[in-house]
Amino acid sequence: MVCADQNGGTVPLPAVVPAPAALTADAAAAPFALRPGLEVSGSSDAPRALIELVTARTGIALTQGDEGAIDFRIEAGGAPESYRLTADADSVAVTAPDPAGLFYAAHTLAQLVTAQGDGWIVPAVRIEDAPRFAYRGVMLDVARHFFDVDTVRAYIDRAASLKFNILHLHLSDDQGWRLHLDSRPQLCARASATAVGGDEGGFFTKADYAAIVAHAASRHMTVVPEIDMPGHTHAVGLAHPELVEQPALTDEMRASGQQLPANGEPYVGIAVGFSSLRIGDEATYDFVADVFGELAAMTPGPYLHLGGDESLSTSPEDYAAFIERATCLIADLGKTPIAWHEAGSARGIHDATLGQYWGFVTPVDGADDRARAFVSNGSQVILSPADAVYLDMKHDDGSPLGLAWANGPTSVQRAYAWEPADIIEGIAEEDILGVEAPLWTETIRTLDDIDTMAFPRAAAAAEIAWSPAVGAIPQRTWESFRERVGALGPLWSSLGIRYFPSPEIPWATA
Ligand code: TNX
Repeated sequence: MVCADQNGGTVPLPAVVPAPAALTADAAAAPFALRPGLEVSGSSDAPRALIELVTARTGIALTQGDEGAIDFRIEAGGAPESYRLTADADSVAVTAPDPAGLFYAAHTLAQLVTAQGDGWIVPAVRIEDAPRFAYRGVMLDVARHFFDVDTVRAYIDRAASLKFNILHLHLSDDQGWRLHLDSRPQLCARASATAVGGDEGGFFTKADYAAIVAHAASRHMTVVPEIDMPGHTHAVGLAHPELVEQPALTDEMRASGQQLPANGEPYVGIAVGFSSLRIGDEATYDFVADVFGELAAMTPGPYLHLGGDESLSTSPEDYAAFIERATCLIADLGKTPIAWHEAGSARGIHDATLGQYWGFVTPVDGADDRARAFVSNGSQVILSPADAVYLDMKHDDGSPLGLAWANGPTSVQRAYAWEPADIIEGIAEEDILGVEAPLWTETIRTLDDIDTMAFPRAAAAAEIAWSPAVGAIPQRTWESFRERVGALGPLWSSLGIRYFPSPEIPWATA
């Protein structure tokens, strides 16, 4: 994008995604030149993060020192995760109130690095940046297809580079249970071997999970584990047949040609809604207590997600009774429950429960009523409007990967063009904890698949979650966004990100 300079001409504005809260660039001022051996100082993880990014992008090896020309300093004051960055010919100075702010500044700086002549520079800029929303999430479904720890680590790195701070892991579904629990060892022993299409399954050991949590923390991300209940529980029945109902189809499911899955056999299809825990049986609540009790002990973050979506074969009364008990149990463990928006129909739901809205940008079928219930309880919502931020929707009609049920295909422009405070009447800025972009994996098998579906649309979700609202800063337009995202192509390529080369974006080549 271009902007008027002081002399009335136009100069390129540095391309940062998500757009910072305030950015001024003096195109006439000399930039900061990068050269091998230049020192980067500061005590947090930001110097190391910057050094690695600059090496990947330019091949220039910066070094860590005490009094660097590039300096990261903690300085009290300012919002959590915020930072200030000033670059001129002599130095790059970053201050932030916390290590997360310094880390985000390092990623902003890596995006600012530009080739100039034979060398590389950081343009003269002043940035004051802070997030709009506290919760900025990506979700990875490791149940429909399983992804190993290295793949999850890679996705964490990618998400953190866009200033996402939450990794929601969808750890169980009809097709498999993906986390070993000592209290219920049969779950992984009997229900993790396969995946959609009969593909190979897998599961995380407790050590694997700890490694994911630790890697996320090193990138300033919090893990939100989800165990989906009371539906999406066919796999539970492979290990504990006494806890689940017989698979059941609603009339609508039967009319759409859905087949009845066989109880006790692995499910490898992609239909939903046929499974349910036994709601009236106390053994079910012993199970829920074991699962969430162990999960709470393994999870340093404040949230446990209990699913609650698409429990189509559970009666509304049973569903409400289950949600009430499960959310209270999680709250008693000292954690904040999160549930998909359907759980808003349960009157007795624990008041602190956060609702995750996965309806459309224009709500249909009462999804907005369900979401409003969380706010009426005094809690908040997380917005994941499916026709905008579901990263598993096809990019276009020719996409070999992805689904299309949410008004898909979903273009990058559609992923960008929505405003959180305008989705649900009665849900305003302060009722919204944040934004999350889920990646369901019915059709996704590899890290390359993940990259192709997530990039560049995850960048649109990141900008909606982090940047000021449309109208508040000049960069918050689709025209500006597509230019800025296009400028990131070479950086993403240097980091091994196989983004979808959407024709909507003017991709830079060098
Ligand atoms: C709906 S959204 C689901 C998932 C599917 C996804 C596919 C939600 C809470 N449930 O079970 O994987 O659609 O796009």
